[in-house]
Amino acid sequence: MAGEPQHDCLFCKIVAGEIPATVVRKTADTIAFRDIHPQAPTHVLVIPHVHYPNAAALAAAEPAIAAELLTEAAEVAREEGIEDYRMIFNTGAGAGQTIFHAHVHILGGKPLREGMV
Ligand code: DGP
Repeated sequence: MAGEPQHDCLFCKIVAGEIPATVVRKTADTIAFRDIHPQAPTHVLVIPHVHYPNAAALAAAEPAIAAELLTEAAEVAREEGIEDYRMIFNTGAGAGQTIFHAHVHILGGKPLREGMV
């Protein structure tokens, strides 16, 4: 069923506590943890507990939780003490998505170069 945990999904396993992660924030619907391969001094992922393959699918099915990814991302940035940061939603393998469970990257803590790619 849509939104149900997937047994082969790494992020579902982090939600379930089956794989350890450095969790920085948690709500009833979301969890924020440090990326295992940080690309900046602050590199945190915010994911929903429910499983959808990307943020667009999450927004279509659960718009309130999709919005919460953004408010949680802002809270992470505030707690990390970063004013300027980048949020990235990779969508599709061709865009670099490797984990097909909706997530937003929050990157900051250093000057980020201009441009999108
Ligand atoms: P994406 O390329 O947008 O699908 O980003 C997936 C991110 O997930 C990538 O930056 C690395 C991170 N990642 C992969 N495996 C793990 C893991 O086991 N733990 C943590 N904390 N992050 C992971």
